[in-house]
Amino acid sequence: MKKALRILPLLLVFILAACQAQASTKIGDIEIVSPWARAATSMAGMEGGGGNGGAFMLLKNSGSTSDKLIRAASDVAETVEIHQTTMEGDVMRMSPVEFIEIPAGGEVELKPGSYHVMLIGLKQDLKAGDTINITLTFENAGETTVKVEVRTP
Ligand SMILES: [Cu+2]
Repeated sequence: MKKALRILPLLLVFILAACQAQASTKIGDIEIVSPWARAATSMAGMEGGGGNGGAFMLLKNSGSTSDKLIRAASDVAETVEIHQTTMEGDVMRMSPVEFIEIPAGGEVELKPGSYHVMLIGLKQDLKAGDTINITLTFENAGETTVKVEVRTP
């Protein structure tokens, strides 16, 4: 029991350090927190062309006006779109959206099963541990390129 108590503060230090290591990029009032992409294969050489990938992140808006993510771009894919996943009965569908609105003082999470950045026609494999660049354009805050870590969820 005593031993466990001695380990506890150490554990807390590790947990705090891990939290601080989360990648975060700020542009204007918008903060892009912990962007990541799902590991995926490009399926290069296969009929029908490249595979697809998805990227996810938390978008926070500290401003007093809402902003919109209006464009995403990356060198790793032929086409990059902003998508939303919806359920139609038991069927999961995803469709492109014009923008994702980030409310004033609020946040939106891009996550599996919800909003995501869709990487269509991958030009390279996305391997866990890799880092890719994705350029995000916000209506008010402008454009920034973030480093996105590839992970196996
Ligand atoms: Cu999609």
